[in-house]
Amino acid sequence: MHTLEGSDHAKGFRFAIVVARFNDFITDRLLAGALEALSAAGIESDDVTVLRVPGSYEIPIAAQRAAETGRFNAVICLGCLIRGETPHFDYIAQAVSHGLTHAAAATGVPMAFGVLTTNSAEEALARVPAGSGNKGWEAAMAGVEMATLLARLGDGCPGGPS
Ligand code: DLZ
Repeated sequence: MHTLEGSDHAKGFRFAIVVARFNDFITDRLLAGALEALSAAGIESDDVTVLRVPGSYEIPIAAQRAAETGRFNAVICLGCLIRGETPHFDYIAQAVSHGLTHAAAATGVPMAFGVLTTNSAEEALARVPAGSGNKGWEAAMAGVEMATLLARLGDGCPGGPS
């Protein structure tokens, strides 16, 4: 039996981060967490490109276009949807999750899902502490793990295609 796993170290890999400006009091903290995680994983700042979009609804198209350039090993997607008085929340949440699933399948580039869906600003704030527990940090590390796992699959290492 062969088991393949990703790594928490990805020096030399390139990442795009797509971050929504809507609710930037949260998404700025998600971005800070993601950048901290990538740095901890050995990734140079020159190997990180940040794409800013207006709101979470716009994340999938920017993420897919970034992936299609072939320049990135993974795309880390950051946004914050806070349930409001209108049905917007459900429409946007579904559109983003389906859009990112489609983008990953269409491009073969992993999309890390760091889009918060919360009932209140307080719930969102609880998910973006400095340090561990920050959901941007967690999304970035999922991107690192997937990027390195897929690279190993392509390397003909034990367990990968020969
Ligand atoms: C319109 C809207 C609403 C009501 N709420 C959010 C939200 O909680 N989080 C978010 O990221 N974006 C929100 N937006 C903006 C949409 O994502 C999108 O940017 C606009 O509808 C323009 O296409």
